[in-house]
Amino acid sequence: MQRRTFLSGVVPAMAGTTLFPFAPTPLIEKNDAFPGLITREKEPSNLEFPFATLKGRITPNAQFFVRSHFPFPKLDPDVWKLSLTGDVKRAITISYDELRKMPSKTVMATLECAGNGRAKLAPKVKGLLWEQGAVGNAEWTGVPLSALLEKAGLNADVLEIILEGADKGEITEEPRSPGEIRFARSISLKKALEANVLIAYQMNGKDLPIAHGYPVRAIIPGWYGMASIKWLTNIIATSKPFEGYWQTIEYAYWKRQANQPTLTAVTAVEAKAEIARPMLHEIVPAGKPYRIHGAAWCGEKSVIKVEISTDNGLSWQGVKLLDTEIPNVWRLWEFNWHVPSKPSTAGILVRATDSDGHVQPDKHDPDRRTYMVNKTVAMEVEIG
Ligand SMILES: Nc1nc2c(c(=O)[nH]1)N[C@H]1C(S)=C(S)[C@@H](COP(=O)(O)O)O[C@H]1N2
Ligand SMILES: [Mo]
Repeated sequence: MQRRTFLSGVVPAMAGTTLFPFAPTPLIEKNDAFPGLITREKEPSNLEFPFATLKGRITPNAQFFVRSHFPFPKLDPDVWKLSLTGDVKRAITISYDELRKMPSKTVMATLECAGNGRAKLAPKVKGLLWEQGAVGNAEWTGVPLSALLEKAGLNADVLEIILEGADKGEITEEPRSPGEIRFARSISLKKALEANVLIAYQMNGKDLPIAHGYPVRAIIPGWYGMASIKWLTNIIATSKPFEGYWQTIEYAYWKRQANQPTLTAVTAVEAKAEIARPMLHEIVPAGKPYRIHGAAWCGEKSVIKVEISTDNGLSWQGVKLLDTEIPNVWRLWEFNWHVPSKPSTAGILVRATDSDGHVQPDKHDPDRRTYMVNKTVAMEVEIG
């Protein structure tokens, strides 16, 4: 009993002495605490960022979502080599040390998996059911791909650059792979020559974590994540369109040309705004102000505006875009909601508009299959 009284606050104060010899640990606000990544698949490792915990513009490395199709390859930077071959004047090989000695650049870029939001499709579809957190934003440091292409010298007929990772395996479920394959994608030559396309070795100022491609990965800002090849080992210049597994069977959609649906590789990110808080069925206090916040991104385009509806899509108004504009980077946004005083439920929606005037749709286009999911989704909350 004696002890309990002491702990509940009766601390003997002594004149002239400091009560605590060390600084008390700052309290972590419960709402801002990061509870860890969400497992979408154990092996290969697929982990989602709990989007409700979105705090700053930069996603810390340990909180960044992980998307992998095969087990992580363990690569030793002393042995690792990057080869650049194909339709080039001189094939080259670069060691990790050589790459790190080349002039480098740091680029901020938002990465979103093309399957982000898939859990919100009904009826339920195949594939990993990502909710809102297969997206993150980081600063990447590395060598512009264009500098390496210049070293090798491209032939005049080069159309695409294939990027290949060291991870490999066999897809044994339909649609099966032709035996063991690597993870590889191509980017157009035009994209490859963009100044911000990097062969990166650092993420937020630290060497890449294994999960994010150690020792070296590609960063293709403005395109869905599948193009940013991790554990990169081969760069191949080609004069023909690449039609590998990961851009025909997977990560491809039906694009209509002259009314003919043509299977086309997924590339640039579509406009999207997401709500971090409130969460689904969160209880928001009636009659009080509530700060609704989240992030918005539009791939290669700028975020022109983000609108919000707190009445299930009946009326819309603009939110406040925070931060400055950086190409291919999300912007955080906020909206001070005057919560109605009557207890009820509310459906909150947000929609982004890009600099080409594209607004997020309210339905998912089936031609997109299970990729590029950017339809608006109501976040239902309880006013209580
Ligand atoms: N080698 C390799 N690169 C890869 C993948 C992969 O499985 N293997 N997954 C891609 C996909 S689909 C996405 S969304 C991003 C995810 O990057 P992150 O795991 O660093 O978030 O990596 C891409 N690069
Ligand atoms: Mo992805």
